[in-house]
Amino acid sequence: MEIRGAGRIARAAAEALRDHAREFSGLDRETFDHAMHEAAERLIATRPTAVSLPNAVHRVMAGLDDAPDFAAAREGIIRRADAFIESSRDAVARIAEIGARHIHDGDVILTHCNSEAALSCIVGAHRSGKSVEVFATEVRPRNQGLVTIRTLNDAGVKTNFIVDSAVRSFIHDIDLVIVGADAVTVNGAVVNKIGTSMVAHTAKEARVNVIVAAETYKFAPRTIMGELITIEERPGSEVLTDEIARALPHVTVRNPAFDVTPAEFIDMIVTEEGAIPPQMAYVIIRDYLGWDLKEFHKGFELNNRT
Ligand code: RI2
Repeated sequence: MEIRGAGRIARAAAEALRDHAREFSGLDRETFDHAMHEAAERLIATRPTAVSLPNAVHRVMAGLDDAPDFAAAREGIIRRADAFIESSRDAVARIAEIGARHIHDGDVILTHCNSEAALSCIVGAHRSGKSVEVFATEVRPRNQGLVTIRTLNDAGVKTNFIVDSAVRSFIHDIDLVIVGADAVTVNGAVVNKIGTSMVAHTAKEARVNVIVAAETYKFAPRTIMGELITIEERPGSEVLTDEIARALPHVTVRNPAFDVTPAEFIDMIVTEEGAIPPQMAYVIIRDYLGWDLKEFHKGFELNNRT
């Protein structure tokens, strides 16, 4: 939880692999490969939901096995990690440009949680001279809304801060909802911070458009094969203090960190490759994340043979 946001998590993972490769003190190839694979697995296991994390790790690790020698193996990891970090930053900048075009002068925008990609669209529109006003939710239990309102305040965007349960009370003041994504499935469902599906449902009922800002590496290739996104459930102590919980022995706190918003509640997903209807998620997976599918097919064939 020290690193917030699925994009930042992905870049941090790429940086960690790069630094691990740089600082590796051994000289033989086998130990290096083993150390890198171990680090990759460990990184992937830190957060189960944000698919940007395994996507980034795979992108950095791809080609390691084909490197002719130790020096090339190390150099390849460093090069691919730097390339991923740069392309991730470029992706957010491009999303800001594309997303800002869908924001009109005078729009009142609701955002939930703290998404670099979503905020980049809003701040991009503001910087281009459009008048925008934002409603930002608090985001219980970890209050990521505080990070959001600081960013908006620093950018000079007029912002209203509301508790999560006030969304429906204000929905008729809202022109557009913009949120980020931790994962996008092949059928266009968006996994994002808990409460996003309630926000989107409320928006749909009120006929307010919902835009999701998501880099292509947030799309989950393995959902094509029916793999489900794991929803991280975090400790109850984030919701109730241990002292209060101890006094309530019949009460169990449930604390899922994310939820799933179905495609029918989403009007558009803005990626760095362009804006798409959620139903076109498959095309993004096919065209930009094909490597993982090939890898998955390999595993599938092997499993079938045994
Ligand atoms: P960016 C965050 O979750 C929020 O759910 C946010 O909407 C999403 O990641 C995408 O954020 P967490 O990973 O990548 O911080 O757009 O738990 O910053």
